[in-house]
Amino acid sequence: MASVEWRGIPTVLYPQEILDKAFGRARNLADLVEDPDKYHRVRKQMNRMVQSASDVIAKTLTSYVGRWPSLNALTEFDRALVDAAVGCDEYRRNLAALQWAAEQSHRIAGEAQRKILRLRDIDGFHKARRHAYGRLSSIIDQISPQVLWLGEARNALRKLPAIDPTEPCIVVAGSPNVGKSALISALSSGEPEVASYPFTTKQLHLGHFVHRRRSYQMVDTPGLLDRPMAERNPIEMQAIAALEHLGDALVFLVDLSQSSTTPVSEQENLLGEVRELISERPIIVVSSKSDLLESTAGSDEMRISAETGEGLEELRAQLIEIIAADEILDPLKLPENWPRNDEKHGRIA
Ligand SMILES: Nc1nc2c(ncn2[C@@H]2O[C@H](COP(=O)(O)OP(=O)(O)OP(=O)(O)O)[C@@H](O)[C@H]2O)c(=O)[nH]1
Ligand SMILES: [Mg+2]
Repeated sequence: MASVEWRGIPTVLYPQEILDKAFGRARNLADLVEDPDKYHRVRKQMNRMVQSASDVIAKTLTSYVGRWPSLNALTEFDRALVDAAVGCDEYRRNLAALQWAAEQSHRIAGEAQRKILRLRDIDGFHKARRHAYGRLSSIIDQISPQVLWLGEARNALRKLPAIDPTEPCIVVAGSPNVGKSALISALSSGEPEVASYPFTTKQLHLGHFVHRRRSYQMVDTPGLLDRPMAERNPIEMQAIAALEHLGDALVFLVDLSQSSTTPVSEQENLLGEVRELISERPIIVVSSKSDLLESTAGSDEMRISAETGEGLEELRAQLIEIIAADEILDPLKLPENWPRNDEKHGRIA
């Protein structure tokens, strides 16, 4: 599973644009038909118009269905994001409606062509073509709300963070204003990307650094893991639960400096809650803004400063060590207690 390229989701045309594209292309193709005999020419033209209009409609619609990520293939975290951003049920339902319309469009073309085959007059050919166009238009009309929904959903989905589940990921949590985003910027090679969580107006930062060819992703959690869980709605809890599966490690920042906007006791309560929620992953508690701290404050924890760079390389090294993504397993080493052939023969391995 590679990361979902939310930004790659194609533009969705307006319903009228889909029809204009289909009928425009059909007209151009009809103009190319050459036959000196008017009867045969018109018959071929009408056939071709119906066929290509229906093809363009069906192809346009199925290309949307095909290029939108399949929910079943998404990670739990990505699915939680989609659910919060636009709703998974609606997402499925609306894409299914497009699939249905594409099939209807093929059916309409088939029926019209069979009719044209039976007809024997030029006027009838024209009528059959007009009738088919009317039916195609009405199919597009019928799915117009779904098409418009997808156009808007695309705009919401494009802003979601794209996290690659095959690479390590570090989640950075802590109360508001403790320096989460600053830490990600300081550890990142290059500028962090800015994306959004659908539950908050705050922008999250997505940075990465490379170590032994692995890309370590870092994502912060503004609006997610920064206030008491009792204040959460179910959809936020779903995203928080999904964080458990996303992160290989969690860095919890506490701000013990004067510039802190959340009392230390509240930050500690939050840490307790996060520990309960993220029980399966290692949590590193780090004291931030060390440049603003008295020398003794926060001496229990690792201290870092995004400002001066103090402690950053130590933190990076610790993250790499606990994630152990680059641990090379000896492919020739057998698991313990593995029955070995040569033991059967009483030889010492
Ligand atoms: N002196 C000093 N200031 C820092 C440090 N890290 C962050 N700050 C400042 O603290 C403030 C908050 O930093 P952010 O990185 O935005 O904090 P955050 O946790 O991402 O905040 P939210 O996203 O609002 O929850 C900013 O004004 C930073 O400049 C640091 O190491 N030293
Ligand atoms: Mg931030």
